[in-house]
Amino acid sequence: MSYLSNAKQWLSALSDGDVRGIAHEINKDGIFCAPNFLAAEDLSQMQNFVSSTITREGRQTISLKSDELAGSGLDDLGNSPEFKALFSRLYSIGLGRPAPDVKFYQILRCLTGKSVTEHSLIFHYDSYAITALLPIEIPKFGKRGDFLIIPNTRGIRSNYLFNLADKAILDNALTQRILRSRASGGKGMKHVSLVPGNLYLFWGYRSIHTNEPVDEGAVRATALFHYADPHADSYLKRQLGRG
Ligand SMILES: O=C(O)CCC(=O)C(=O)O
Ligand SMILES: [Fe+2]
Repeated sequence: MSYLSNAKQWLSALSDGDVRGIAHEINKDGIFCAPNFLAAEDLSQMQNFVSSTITREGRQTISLKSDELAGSGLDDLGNSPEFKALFSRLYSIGLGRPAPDVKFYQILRCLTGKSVTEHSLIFHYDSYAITALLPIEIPKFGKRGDFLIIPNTRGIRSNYLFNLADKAILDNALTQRILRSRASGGKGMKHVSLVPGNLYLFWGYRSIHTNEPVDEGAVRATALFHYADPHADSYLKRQLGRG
């Protein structure tokens, strides 16, 4: 089977009705999952890339950006027209507005070692409307690093200033403490036990989310594709040097 063919086949077969169904499920449940999105051989190429990255970096937490992903297979996925089309269709069908060009803010997050705690349980909103999460490596034993989400707690803000206010309230020691206490079974918070090779989609801008920690000796690697900054044209954002 050729490279990424499993994923491309599924993507190419999606009708507008299917995409509407995905948007509906994200609205209703907070997250959509496409099981076995990656074929085993594609997933193992990405897993090999993760393990050599971690060996090279001395078993500590590291985030790689798109220009550091050559040879991982994740660069090919991020550049694939079939994959990009899913995001523009989901945006226009799901959010009812014209979709901007698909340029991803793409990250590969590898959590391991002593620094796991400081990179876990940090509840946040993403700056981008749609987030795709592709788990590459999830520990099979001990703490699995579940994904936590309180779905769709806000709309797309019309003004960048309101967005900053939401983020400031969330990025506060007291709020984080309250959310962490809810992580162990609070209402409205969903626990997702991630499965490598599945593709998960959610409204990252609209949903409070984070990951649980894993054990120091374990590895949790997730690829993230962030798409469409609702405040890309904001004057204030540019003035603040964040544009
Ligand atoms: O790794 C994860 O499960 C989530 C990461 C995340 O939310 C982010 O990088 O924005
Ligand atoms: Fe996020």
